[in-house]
This record gives sequence, C-alpha cells and structure tokens, in this order.
Amino acid sequence: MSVSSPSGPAFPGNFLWGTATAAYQVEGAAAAGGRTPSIWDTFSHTPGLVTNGDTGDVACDHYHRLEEDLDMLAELGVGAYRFSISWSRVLPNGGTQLNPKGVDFYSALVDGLRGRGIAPVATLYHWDLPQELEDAGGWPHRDTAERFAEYAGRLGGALGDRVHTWITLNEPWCSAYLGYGSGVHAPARTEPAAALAAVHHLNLGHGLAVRALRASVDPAARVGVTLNLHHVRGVSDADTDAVRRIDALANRAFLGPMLAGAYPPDLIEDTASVTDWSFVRDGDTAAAQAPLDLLGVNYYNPVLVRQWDGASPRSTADGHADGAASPWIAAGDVEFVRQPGPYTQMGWNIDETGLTELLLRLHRDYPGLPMMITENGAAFDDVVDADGRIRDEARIDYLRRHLGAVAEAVGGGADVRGYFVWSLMDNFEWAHGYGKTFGIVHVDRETMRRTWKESAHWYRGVVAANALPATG
Ligand code: IFM
Repeated sequence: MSVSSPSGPAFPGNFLWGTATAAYQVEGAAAAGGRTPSIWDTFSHTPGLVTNGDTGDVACDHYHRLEEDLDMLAELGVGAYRFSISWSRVLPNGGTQLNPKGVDFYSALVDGLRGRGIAPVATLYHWDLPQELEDAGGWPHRDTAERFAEYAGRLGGALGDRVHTWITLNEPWCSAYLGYGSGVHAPARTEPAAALAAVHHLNLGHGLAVRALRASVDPAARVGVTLNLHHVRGVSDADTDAVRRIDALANRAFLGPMLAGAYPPDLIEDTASVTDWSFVRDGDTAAAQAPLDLLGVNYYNPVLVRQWDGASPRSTADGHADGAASPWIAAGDVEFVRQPGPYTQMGWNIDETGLTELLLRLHRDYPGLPMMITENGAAFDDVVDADGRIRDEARIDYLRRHLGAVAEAVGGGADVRGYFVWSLMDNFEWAHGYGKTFGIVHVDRETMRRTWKESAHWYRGVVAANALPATG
C-alpha cells in the first residue's frame, strides 16, 4: 500500500528501483567476441532508414566500459538493472552453439551487478533477431518461436543460477507491427498478414521460452514478459468501437494468449480480411499461456482515437505518414488524434493519468498479477550548460508525475513491485538514431564520457528514500 507521508508518496517495502537499457542500444562492439549481425545491424546499415545514418556499431561502448557503468549503477543506489542479451552475441550466425566470449560478457555483467548488490533483470529479446533467422523467415515463420525457446533454455543454463528476473520479450507489439507492418523498425517489412503471424509466433515463443527457463533456472528466479500496453481513449462515446479495435490489436492480442490462453474473438474477426489465422495450430494458445511471476509494463503516453469519417484529412498522430504502411492492421478507419501537450522530444504527450488507469485496469482484469514498470521515461532536448551541468527539469517533472501515478495505482490495489527508468543513459533510439535522448545520464558522442543529469541526482534521492520528495 502506498502511504501518505510528510514528503511525497512512499512506495511499498521491497519495491525494486532500477534503470533499463537494451543490448543494441548501448553495447556497441558489434563485431567483437564473435558477435554476428542482427536485423538491427542490417537495418541501421541500410541507407536512409535511420536518422543521420546512425548505427549501433559503437552505441555507448558499454561492452568496453562495463566496470565504469556498473560503478555508476552502484552510485545511483538502484536495487536492480534491466539489460537485454544480444542473441547473436551468445549464439552467433543464428546457430545453436553457445559462444563462450559472448556468455562471458553477460556473466561478467551479472556477477558485477550481484557483487554490487544489484539484482540482474535480463531481457532475452529486445528486438535484435539474428539476421540468419530473419533470412529463414523471421517471426512470421513458426520455427523462430522454437529457436527462441532453445535460446532461452541455453541462456537459462548459462546464467540461470544468478539472474534475479527473466523477461522473455520486450514489447512484442513493436517487433510485430513496426517490424513487419509499418516497416519503420527492423526488418523493415510491410506485410500485414506477416505482422499478425509475427504476433502469434512471438506469443508462442514467449510461452515456450517460459517453460525452457523454468526448466533451466534457479526456481527462485522470477519469469515474466514486458508489454508496451496502450492506454486507449476515445474522443467521444461514438468512438467506443475504435477504442475496442485498437485495444484488441495493441493489448489483447498479447494479453489474451499469454495470460488467458486464447485470442480475443473480436481480433480474429476484425482482421479477417488480412488473414484467416491458420498459422495458429491446435495447442498453440495453451502453449503461449504459461504462469508468470510478473507482467512488465512499459508506459510512455496514452493514445486517443476516433472513428475516421473517411472524408476529412486524416490525422497522423500515431506517427505514420498518411499513405504509408500502418502498424494498425485492418484498422484503416480508426484515426489517431493528437493530444494536448506538453510533449516530449519524441512528440509524445505527457499524461501520467493513463498509467494509473492502465495499472488499475490490469489489476481488475488479472487480479493478483504482480506487475513491474519495466520502462518509463522521456526524451528531451538536453542542454549541457557552460558549467557542465545538465538541468533537465522537464525530465524530473515527467518522472515525478509518473511515479506519483504508480503510487496512486498501488493505493488503488495494483500490485506493482518495481519501477525502471528508461533509460540509464542516452543511447541509440532505433530509427531516430542518437538525436533522441532518454538517459538520466548524458553520453558525449565523441568521448563517450558519462555525465549525470540533474534527473540522475534526483532519482538517486528517490531510490534512497523509497519515496518522492514533497516538492519534487
Ligand atoms: O528506446 C525504446 C526502448 O528500446 C523500448 N521502449 C521504448 C523506448 C523509447 O522509445
């Protein structure tokens, strides 16, 4: 229970405070120690796909600066660190043979965290499919789900005695719909039916991976998944059906199979013009459902939709240009409406009330399900002042609002066990390159020097107090 105090809201005892990153966004060392290309290496090296031609070749050079970064986490005082494992670093060439150098890197990371009293939270898949597996068909292809489970089992065997929490997938919504629907993420395919097949094989892969992990890791380790659930609102009561459809594509397409062992019938019906879902075989949805210790929730902003009248100019507030392939499969008559500001550097509106509402909805729909905010944070145009300080008040305000929203949901009964700021440091923001900065730590792109922003100092205080300061 959240309790009021003379300062700001406090969080439950044992609340896990952390920061998060992902392999391709921070590691660099793209060809070191036997690592082979993933779909994001291919994507970022394809001219025109990433702003500025940026790639993750060097990223934050975290691979070579591991000790320094571990020390930084210790100084922040966090109890946990969420990182992801690069599949093609530990199983190069899309193969099944563990690469000792790749495993050594993650072993050193895990041991370095534990040695500093920080719980390792490992995500197995944060979008970087080995290129060979994409060449063989990628996520629309069933075999990828099986290969993912094999990978999970092997990593479970290698690190399972030391990892505190395993996350199978990060944001499968992005992998499926941005990777195979709108094509703005790797592997840049724009095939609506393939996007829905990818949804299914990600769900299946998750369920199989949970079983592979349970069979190979310490029984005390937690296993979960991270979803970027969308809090969907309608402009008016007339838009209920638009809300339902986007909720089905964005949320229930994953929550259904993973938590209830079935796809929502309305999703199947809504997308019938695109696919007959014959890629779902008997037993698949039961396999996708595996008891979870926690649901990871990534939240940035809510979405606002309405039924498009088909005549007026279409809003492109969901970020895809008019006429371009949409991530919203078979929902061409739903319009995403620009919401009131303020906005972050990504153009995303800031509205923490969506986070409280989302957590309370999950609490209602899946009573007793422990949750963790596995990502929340904001990109802003940070300025390094003449004195070297980065006074990112807007980010502090964003974090304060959203932590308040978490506390409110906890007060309403939601079982939220932890919170991870996205991100520990400025990094490769996918198709946006390095220009969009989410870090609480600034990374100089020339020298790789890390500098704490004011938000990092502020967050350290929150973590230490297990509470928000009264005035922020
Ligand atoms: O940087 C990403 C992260 O990799 C996944 N969740 C959203 C973040 C901000 O866009």
